[in-house]
Amino acid sequence: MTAQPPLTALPAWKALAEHYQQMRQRHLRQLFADDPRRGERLTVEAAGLYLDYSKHRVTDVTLGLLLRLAEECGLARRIDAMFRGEKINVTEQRAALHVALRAPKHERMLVDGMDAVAEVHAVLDRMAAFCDEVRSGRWRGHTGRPIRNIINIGIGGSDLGPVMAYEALRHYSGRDMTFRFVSNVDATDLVEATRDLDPEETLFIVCSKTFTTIETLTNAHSARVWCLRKLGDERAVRQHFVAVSTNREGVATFGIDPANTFGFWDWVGGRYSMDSAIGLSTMLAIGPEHFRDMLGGFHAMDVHFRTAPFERNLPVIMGLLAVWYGDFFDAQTVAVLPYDQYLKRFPAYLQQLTMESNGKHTTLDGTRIDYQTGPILWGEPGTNGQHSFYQLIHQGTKLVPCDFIAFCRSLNPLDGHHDLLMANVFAQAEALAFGRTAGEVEAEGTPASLVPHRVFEGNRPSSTILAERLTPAILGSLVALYEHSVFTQGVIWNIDSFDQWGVELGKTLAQRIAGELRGSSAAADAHDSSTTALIRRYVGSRGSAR
Ligand code: G6Q
Repeated sequence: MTAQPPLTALPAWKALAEHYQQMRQRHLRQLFADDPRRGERLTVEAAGLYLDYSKHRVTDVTLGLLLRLAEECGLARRIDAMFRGEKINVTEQRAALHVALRAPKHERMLVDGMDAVAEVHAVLDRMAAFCDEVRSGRWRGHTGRPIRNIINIGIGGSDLGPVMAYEALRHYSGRDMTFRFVSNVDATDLVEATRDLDPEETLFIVCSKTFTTIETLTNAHSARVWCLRKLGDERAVRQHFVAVSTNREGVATFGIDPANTFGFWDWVGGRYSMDSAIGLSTMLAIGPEHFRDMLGGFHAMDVHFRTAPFERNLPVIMGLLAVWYGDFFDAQTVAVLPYDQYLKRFPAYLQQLTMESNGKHTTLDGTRIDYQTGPILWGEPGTNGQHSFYQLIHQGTKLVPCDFIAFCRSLNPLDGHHDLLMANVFAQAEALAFGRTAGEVEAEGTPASLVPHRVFEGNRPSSTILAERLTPAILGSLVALYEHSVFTQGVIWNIDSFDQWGVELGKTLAQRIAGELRGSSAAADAHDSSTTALIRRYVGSRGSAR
């Protein structure tokens, strides 16, 4: 599977490099003028999402070459391998079978001879029963009070998905309950999340695949202290703590009832887990039915990704466009700009999904890479970004491809707001693509000295993703779209999109330094002179504050 010629030696890659020399000067104004139907032609629709990719710096030749590249990289074979549960996460020797998390009950997907789908549905049923208990008030705290507050404790993949989904689907959530998310080992996170809550009515979900993550365990222990300080009885842990983990022993050692532990599997990566039991807080917020609708949306996009021809395949097209800009135009970043306040945490969620998956410098067979891999992803909801960083996207010296995400119908229709919001999405994409020439600026009577400042070069590419309304199903489709686009990019770059070795060194050093800080003499001398001086300064300051 890994024996592939170097990417840059592939015929399609070479052809793209040559083709780029023609494309770098071509303007979107010309591409649109050449084909009056471009805006309808370069679109594709699936799983409730309409993608307009006409405002990209591509011609049919470009698209043809990108599709050839996908073929030469064996994308079809790799998609198949993922869906068949092969161990495509080669450095950890694991399958990456998150698609099984949303497969319908009747399907079968085997991992090491076990039917993953049957196991998924057994956990989903247990989650649903638990959520019904809590949501109905039948689940009682230690002193007999119903639960009104849910605090999810987790970090990385065990936090970003849950908090993003909660915010995104808030419209569908029970408003009589409070949801909070604690991730940072900075005590402020936990203290602020709990300060106005009553432990008698609070349930903690400790989300940790490994149940060894230092931030999560530190927060869970402090949460336990906070809870027991008022409830006074160790047995209260049973009613106030549940866990989501693959490490049942670790959970039991913490004192959480195994009956209140929801499992998942090593073939679910942290950043691909929001639709597993890691989504327990989501299900508590929106209820089991809406959660199943969300899974339905994920699945619809999975089916599309697996079966649609590549030239009509949303994740494939988006993935190939990312390669086109990153590797040929040398674009370093991509902006995701959701025009929906409920999606305010979506860019942060995608940041982990894309940057932890594809921020790699080694091919599957261990060769140092000599081309660009995953871009830096960033973004803020519109229209806020327009009054902040859009200046750079419009007139800066860097090329920043953008993804605009918008919905035809608002979930909170107030007179005039939604048309205004949508007018801004359309205007931004139009302005980026077509800009304003010096001639146009002059014709407006602009003083000559200001003309260069008021010119918009345009030719700045963007995708527009439109859906009818932000529903649980649409959120599922949207997340799956990005998951599979990230996978497509990883296949082209020949990297393992499912490991994350780059987070290890910092963890190891932090553990060592934490040990030194606990010791009386803070043995900092073993570090470089900068680290040593910083540690000394901290220890000195901490000492004088005591
Ligand atoms: C995600 C990563 C990482 C992980 C966290 C939390 O893909 O693996 O972000 O989710 O480090 O890990 P635990 O769930 O094991 O606490």
